[in-house]
Amino acid sequence: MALLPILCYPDPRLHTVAKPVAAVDDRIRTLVADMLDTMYDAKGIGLAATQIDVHERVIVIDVSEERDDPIVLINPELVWTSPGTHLNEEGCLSVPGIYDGVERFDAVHVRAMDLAGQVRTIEAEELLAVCIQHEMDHLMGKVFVEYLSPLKRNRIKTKLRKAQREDAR
Ligand code: K1U
Ligand code: ZN
Repeated sequence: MALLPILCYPDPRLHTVAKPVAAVDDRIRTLVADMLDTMYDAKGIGLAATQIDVHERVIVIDVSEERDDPIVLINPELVWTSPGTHLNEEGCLSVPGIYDGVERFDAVHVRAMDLAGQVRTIEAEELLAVCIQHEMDHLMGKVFVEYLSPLKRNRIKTKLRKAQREDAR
């Protein structure tokens, strides 16, 4: 088991655009296992490789109550989005203690490789659809607070920088 440090907003590395994975090999399988350990340990429902400073298109998700149904998305692509959207209250392991509303598609279809290198299409709604959109934003270098007003975002930056300075003491 390996727990990886999670980058904290406003770390500029969170704005890196991830590159496609070239091959699903042992390096990627180890990365996915470490990401799942890290996500479960942090009590998150998702984690993008960007958040652990690996800039490749890999996402892990588990929205199950029992925390026993991991989903691995390698090189994910949104292939369909619903006409309807809704405002969803979101958090982020890279923005600790901050929760706010983000407008998301009600449902999405995502095509991605699994750990066996098989391409699959997942039809997602509710929390899974929201989580997929949130994690795919991470791969594009976007953090959910960038949907908020500049005033709110600056307050969050100031608060988290202060907390990080105090943690470093
Ligand atoms: O990407 C991340 O930082 C993980 C993030 C995923 C996420 C949560 C909520 C909405 C969209 C995406 C988290 O897991 S935040 C912490 C959390 O466990 C949680 C927060 C709200 C609802 C359910 C879970
Ligand atoms: Zn996040």
